[in-house]
Amino acid sequence: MSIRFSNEEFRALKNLLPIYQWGLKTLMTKLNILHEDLTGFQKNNAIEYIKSRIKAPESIAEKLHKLGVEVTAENAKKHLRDIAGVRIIVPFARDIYFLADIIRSMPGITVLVEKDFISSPKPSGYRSYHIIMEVPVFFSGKTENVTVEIQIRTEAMNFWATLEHKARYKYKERIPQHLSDELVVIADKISELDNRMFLIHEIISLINQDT
Ligand code: 0O2
Repeated sequence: MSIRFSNEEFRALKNLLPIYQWGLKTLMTKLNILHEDLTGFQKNNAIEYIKSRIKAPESIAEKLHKLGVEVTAENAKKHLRDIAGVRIIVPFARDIYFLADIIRSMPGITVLVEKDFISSPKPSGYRSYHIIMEVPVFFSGKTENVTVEIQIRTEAMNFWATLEHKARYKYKERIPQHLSDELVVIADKISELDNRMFLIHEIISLINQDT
């Protein structure tokens, strides 16, 4: 059974979502400038690419239902911190912490919470670094703080998370034990692979310094 907003609440949500879009646009401007500076001037390829999305009303409704609260626009604003989301994909795990340091120091944003699922992966095997922040949006003579979640992860972590997300969706959150066990094993292997690739990268960098 899919959970939906009532017509009235859907209209209220439609009025709420543009503010999240504007928050996302404001933050994306800062992040795109950072990306261009890093790749163009600093010769530091710490960002592969950046994606952003607004959570679909259906997903908002399902998450509120899962949280056990009424499916209303007001509750979406109150309980969900990832209606506006940004995903930054980086080459190596080390770049995640490098970027988190830069993002934390960006003027005009307020970091609410940071979750390090790399040093402490979730029981599912999920690895990523989350920063939940408030971004001020100026419109019609007033300012509203918009909550945005940034997820920073490597390409390999993203590959894993995308597949696991599909499995969750397919099995309606009840992934069979043998599959979830396998996903945990693969997540560990992916982490090892990330580390080994980073070592090779470091060796190549050292050779380049000598030549
Ligand atoms: P979707 O469809 O990707 O948006 P919080 O409100 O932050 O305290 P929440 O929302 O459970 O509580 O936060 P958490 O655990 O930090 O997860 C937020 C998002 O991280 C999820 O949003 C996923 O995108 C991702 N995530 C967290 N755990 C997992 C996991 O085990 N597997 C995968 N594939 N992704 C995960 P949504 O709304 O669940 O999903």
